[in-house]
Amino acid sequence: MLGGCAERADAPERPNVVFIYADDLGIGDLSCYGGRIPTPNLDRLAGEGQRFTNAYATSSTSTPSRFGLLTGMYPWRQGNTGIRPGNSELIIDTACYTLADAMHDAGYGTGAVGKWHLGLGPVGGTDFNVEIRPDARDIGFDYEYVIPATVDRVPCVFVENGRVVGLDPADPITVDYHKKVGDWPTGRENPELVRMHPSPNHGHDNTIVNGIPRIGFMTGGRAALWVDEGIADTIALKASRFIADHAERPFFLYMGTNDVHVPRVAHPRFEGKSGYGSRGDVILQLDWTVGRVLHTLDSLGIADRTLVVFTSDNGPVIDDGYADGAVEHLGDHTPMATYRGGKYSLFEAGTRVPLLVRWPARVRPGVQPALFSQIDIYRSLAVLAGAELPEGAAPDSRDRHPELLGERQEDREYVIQQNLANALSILCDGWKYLEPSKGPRYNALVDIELGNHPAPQLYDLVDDPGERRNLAGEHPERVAELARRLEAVKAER
Ligand code: NG6
Ligand code: CA
Repeated sequence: MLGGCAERADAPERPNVVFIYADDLGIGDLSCYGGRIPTPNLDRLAGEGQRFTNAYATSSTSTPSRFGLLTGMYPWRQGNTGIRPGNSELIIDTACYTLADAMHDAGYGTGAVGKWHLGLGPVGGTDFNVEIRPDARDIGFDYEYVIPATVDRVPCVFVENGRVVGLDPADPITVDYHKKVGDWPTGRENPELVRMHPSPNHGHDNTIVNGIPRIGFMTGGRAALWVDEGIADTIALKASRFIADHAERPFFLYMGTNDVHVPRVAHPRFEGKSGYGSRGDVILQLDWTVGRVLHTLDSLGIADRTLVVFTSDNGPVIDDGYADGAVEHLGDHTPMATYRGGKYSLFEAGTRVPLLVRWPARVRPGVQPALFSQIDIYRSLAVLAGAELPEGAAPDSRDRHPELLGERQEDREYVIQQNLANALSILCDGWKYLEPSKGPRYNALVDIELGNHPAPQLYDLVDDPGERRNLAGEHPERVAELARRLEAVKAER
């Protein structure tokens, strides 16, 4: 019989990798992080692996965090990496050697399933009626089944290997983000046709699809439109199929959930089940999705040799533009935990996210307190996959696989965060410096402090993790030193 050590010695050196990116999930949203809504599958993942308490997304919105993750380059080094519309061009240069390229060239089968939000097609606007190129397949993925942008943005269709799924060529899709196209009703003109209303003054009042007004205008593609209640099922199914199809060889699955982004429309199985309104219901749905993936790995007998990484693209927001009852039903649930800000913010709740890592053959269960940034996932996974990177690849990423696997607990030298206004902060030795920013201090629509301030800010995160006392005036030398370090990183390329 094999004992624990023998099992470890036999462990495959190169794991399969399932990377799961949740959307807008907060550090306080999972029950294993103190959340009130039960998340048994994610708690299982945490209990069988490493649960990080000081892990950061690069940015407090989706597109830049995803860009940083797949390129290993800070998104603020490139111009078009802010929140993208649904007809955006692919913003990752096909010449860039991405994480998917690295895994592919190391012999992994590579797939992207679910939320994409990095654009598809050429500059000038995606044509959804032809084979869309360049797409995920041009930056290292063998397979793609994606939501082009977000579920609150048109077009409301899935794209599989460059083709809109279920498109009837006789009913072509037109998309425009500036002016109305076709004659489909919009939230602005036909509010009586809407089943989920936008929050006052928020937008989300363009073309109505499935009773939900979206951002952007579309017409056509009726047969291809997704059903909002079924999106989580589709993502779980496509992810599981990809895993099953690749069970015999190493694979890398990059999986983006729509949950818990708006519009929060849970399948009837979850609707009303959390007791915390629509946002709570889609947390249940997210947990179920992860449960399906874990079940697939178990049933194929490959859980032991599969590294599962679960994290979020940015922090939480309660009212993100639909009157969906999330604020009213929040109750005692605290998505931001004790941290200041939220999605869009330079304060901690904007980028400090849950991170869970499980690999039964190698990772021992535990809590990982090391300071960790998602920018390092690229090189850490590349090392574990035995990938050799060309000169210039992943310029900002560092190999931190010992931290990722919980084998070492060293802090990263520094972590840089970015907010919606492209202001940056640097966190180092427990001190956090926020560079001056002319952006708005507060977004009343989403009720979040954005961290922008015309003067420098300095917080002692050890004593004051809630960033309440700006100590910049008391420690000018520390402000100068951190500002200098931040400028040095900016100047690196
Ligand atoms: C904002 C949207 C918000 C969400 C966000 C992107 C409005 C008023 N707000 O502009 O609802 O879609 O963009 O979120 O339209 S992210 O997580 O994909 O970055
Ligand atoms: Ca997001």
